[in-house]
Amino acid sequence: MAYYFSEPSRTFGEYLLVPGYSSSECVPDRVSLKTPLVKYRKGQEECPLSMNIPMVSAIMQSVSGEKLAIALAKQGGISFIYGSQSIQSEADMVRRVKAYKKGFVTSDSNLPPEATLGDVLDLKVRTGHSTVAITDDGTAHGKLLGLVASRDYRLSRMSPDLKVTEFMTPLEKLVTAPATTSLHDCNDIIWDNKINTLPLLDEQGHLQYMVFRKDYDSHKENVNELLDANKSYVVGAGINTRDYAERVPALVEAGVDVLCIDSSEGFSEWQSRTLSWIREHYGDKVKVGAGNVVDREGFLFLAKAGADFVKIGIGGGSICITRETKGIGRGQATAVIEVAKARDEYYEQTGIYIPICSDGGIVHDYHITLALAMGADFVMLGRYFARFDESPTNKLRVGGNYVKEYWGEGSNRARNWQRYDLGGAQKLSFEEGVDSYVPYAGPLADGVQTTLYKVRSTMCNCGALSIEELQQKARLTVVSSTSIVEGGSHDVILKNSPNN
Ligand code: RVP
Repeated sequence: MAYYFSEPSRTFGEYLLVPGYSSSECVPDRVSLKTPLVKYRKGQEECPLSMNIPMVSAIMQSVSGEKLAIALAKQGGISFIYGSQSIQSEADMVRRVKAYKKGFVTSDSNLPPEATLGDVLDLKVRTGHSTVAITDDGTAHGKLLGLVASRDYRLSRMSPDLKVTEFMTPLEKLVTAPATTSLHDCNDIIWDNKINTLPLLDEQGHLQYMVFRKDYDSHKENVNELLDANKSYVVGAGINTRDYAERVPALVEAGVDVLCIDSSEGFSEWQSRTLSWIREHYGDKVKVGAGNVVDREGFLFLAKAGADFVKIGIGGGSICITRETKGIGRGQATAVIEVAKARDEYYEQTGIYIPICSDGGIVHDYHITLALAMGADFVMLGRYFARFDESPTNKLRVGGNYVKEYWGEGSNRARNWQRYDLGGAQKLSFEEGVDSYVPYAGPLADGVQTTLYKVRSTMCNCGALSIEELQQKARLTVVSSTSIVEGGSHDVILKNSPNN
């Protein structure tokens, strides 16, 4: 006879935290969000890889490219570069994150000399940047011919068909510097010449980087940034259970800090084979997470198979229709609670603490705090990060609002069949994800800082100055559907409602 779980499985929206005593010492600025990423002997050794904030970005084409990886590492978290691309291009992305030099920006707004003012305006909407490099081939590393900034054109007087060469500031009038110039010297040149942008060129005149005046202060602001021993940003990457024998060496060679097997359902022999292969070839040197699972058995299986962290969640992602198409999954809160219990028991028995990650289904910022309180060490987010400037997708105007594109790995657009692979045909036989828009939300740094301020505030309401303390002190209650209604604004006429 089939097994029936005695309790319904629940989502984050069905829980609230009941505040505890908070002393005057417990203020948001004193809260530490440092959290372990990979397994370690807790109490006996330092975790070999931890994060300064409990957030990682989803292993998705529409989320985790190199720009987002750099922006998130600056805030103290980690991106997992998507694996649904060729081994070469994934390794190149990792390599570029590792090679990224603070303050040195690879230009993302570039046009060839044949481009027009109309192209400049289109590009400005797409990238959000007003300085455009004009290079001979229109790429970020072509020969620099000039720069276009907002002050170079007047929309009221100039035709959109005007060629950029007619109004750009040409190379001979620009201040530039050799690519080898230090950031300190670049900033001096910017100040001495009263310019906003300094292009750095190699000996042949190819554009290498831009240094911007506006970034000058931000270098000092990133107090939480996550750096490796060589002062490069920490970055992760997704792998699959098919081509790991080629993909893992390429990513390791590119300098990746941590890997994660990307699968919609991780309680499988395919995952243990992948983990065994990595252990056989790299011992414990290569760190790798596995998942996704939603119960105790799934966790214990991956723990014993050698996972460095375990990811939880099936069917809760905002773009995910796995529950509708296949009828598998579990409410995210219940899954986290059960796996956290299994993790703690495993630690009691073995002395090894395996961090767990709640993946998908974070709708409100407070859901992050709930996931942490329930025992997660960190959360993985897709929709949340897709909204920011730094995600790799297009920013569009739809119905008068700015949006960004966001699509699931199981959608026809991504065709990440390896994520849903159960052996057999090498194709996506049916869709498990949708293609969508999410409201545009500006720069990642602003969004993450606001979110985490809320998390820290809630932790103070629970009297906790660290994630571990939150997990010990948190008191959670299931809420009725009517109290959920009571939690929003109700019985008032909202002033900014479109109906008024
Ligand atoms: P969310 O943050 O709610 O957007 O969820 C992101 C998560 O959804 C990913 O980390 C992944 O586990 C899952 N996902 C990604 N693609 C799909 C799909 O197409 N079904 N699901």
